[in-house]
Amino acid sequence: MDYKVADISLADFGRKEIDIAEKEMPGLMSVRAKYSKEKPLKNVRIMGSLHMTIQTAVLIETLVSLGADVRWCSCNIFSTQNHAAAAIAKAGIPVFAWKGETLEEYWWCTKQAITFPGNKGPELIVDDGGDATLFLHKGYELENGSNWVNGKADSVEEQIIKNLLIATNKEDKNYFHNIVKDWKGVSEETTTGVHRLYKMMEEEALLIPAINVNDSVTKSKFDNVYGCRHSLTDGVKRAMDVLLSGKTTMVCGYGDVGKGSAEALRNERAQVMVSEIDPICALQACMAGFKVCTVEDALPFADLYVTTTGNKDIITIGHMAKMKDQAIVCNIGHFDNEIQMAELENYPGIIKDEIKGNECPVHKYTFPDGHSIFILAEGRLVNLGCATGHPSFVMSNSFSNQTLAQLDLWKNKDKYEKKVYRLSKKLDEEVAELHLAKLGAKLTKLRKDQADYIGVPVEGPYKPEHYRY
Ligand code: NAD
Ligand code: ARJ
Repeated sequence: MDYKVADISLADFGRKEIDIAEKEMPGLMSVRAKYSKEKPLKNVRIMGSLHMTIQTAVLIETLVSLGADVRWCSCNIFSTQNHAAAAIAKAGIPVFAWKGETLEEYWWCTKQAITFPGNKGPELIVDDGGDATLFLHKGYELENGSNWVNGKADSVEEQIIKNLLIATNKEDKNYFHNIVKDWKGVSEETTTGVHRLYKMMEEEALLIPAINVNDSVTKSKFDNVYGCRHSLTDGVKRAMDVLLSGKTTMVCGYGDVGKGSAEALRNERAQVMVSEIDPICALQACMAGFKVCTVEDALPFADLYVTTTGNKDIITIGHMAKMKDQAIVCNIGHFDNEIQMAELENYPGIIKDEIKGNECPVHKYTFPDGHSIFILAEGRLVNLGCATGHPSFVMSNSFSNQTLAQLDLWKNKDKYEKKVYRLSKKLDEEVAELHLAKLGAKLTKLRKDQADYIGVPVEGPYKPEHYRY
């Protein structure tokens, strides 16, 4: 029994939803069809740390049908759909994930997914947010004499990682060197994970080549925008069942996720305010008709706050102490540190009340002055903690890119340096094309004289100065 899931009897339900999802994921299924005869990933050990949802199940089975030997865990304690995990386990694919893991369980699951039979490590990793990549690097550095594990942890979670590294090192001084021996690359799903990778590259700390999947246009300009436009309000409604129409809302950050989130709220006929640090994004928000102001400005008015920055300490304890009674606070960025959750938990005299548990976490915090606020998904990404994340069609774009990135890493394993790469513009266009037919769209063919007139090649790929996204 090489798996751990909440309830294996949910497998049939999971399979039914996987079957539906496959029809909504034309790009991913055609990548599957294209390569499944040839099996270019035959026997390649792939570990994934990415939300264990129905859409991810279709990605996992695509990698398996390309020949890979896959192990999986989620990249968030609340994002697993138990029926999806059960279906994957029942299909004989080792998976370690359930909805509502403790942080200790989460890191245990990560270690189980990393460790292949015979104490072998992965040859490729699909990462989302960079936790698997971080774990392997920190473990490797520890065995090389790094003292990081003994330093003061910045958070409860960091201490849990440190404890697991120390315990692993006690058991086996060579565990991580052994595990990374055959590691050839990682493809990273999200903005926050990509930031971590570039930082490691600059510090010359990367052990392997990496592909930045997020910045394929068919990922960040679709998943991050249109995915959140669907799943943000899905999460808020499942959590609070509140009418958004007419409410005053604040979206912190107007990047890709912020743009989708602000539009989702506007589509509900809410009033939307936006906070930004970047003058161009701020001006974009103004032109889209949103009021740009600071969180402080919004405090007397806002009924709902959504953080989308990938940055830390966006909603501070000082803000929460001054919010309106019954204000709702949530985050759709990758990590929970956008909201000062630890400071909220430890606020003198605060009373915490659980409204709904792990299935759709909602907590009410009452301050000593009598006003209460609601926190959704304990400050973790609300669309996956309180709903089911983005729908299949948009994830088909992201996961087509993921699969192409895995193929590219494997093909170039002897060529790539320890750097962060991106997939080609041509592959990006191919991913888009794979999704057009399903929507009944028909492309206009560029004529040679027209191409000459605007100075681009007929067949592309265009040069970066001709990109228009
Ligand atoms: P992005 O870089 O496009 O946007 C972030 C924006 O936040 C930028 O415009 C930046 O200027 C702004 N910002 C930074 N600090 C700020 C501050 N202190 N106050 C106000 N604004 C600030 O990134 P993105 O692609 O939109 O991703 C944002 C986060 O969402 C990341 O953590 C990413 O990993 C995550 N993400 C989540 C999902 C999901 O399904 N929940 C999907 C995609 C991405
Ligand atoms: C799996 C999902 C889903 C979903 O691609 C999105 C992103 O960048 C991640 C940030 O952690 C979340 C991821 N995402 C959104 N919806 N992954 N299944 N249904």
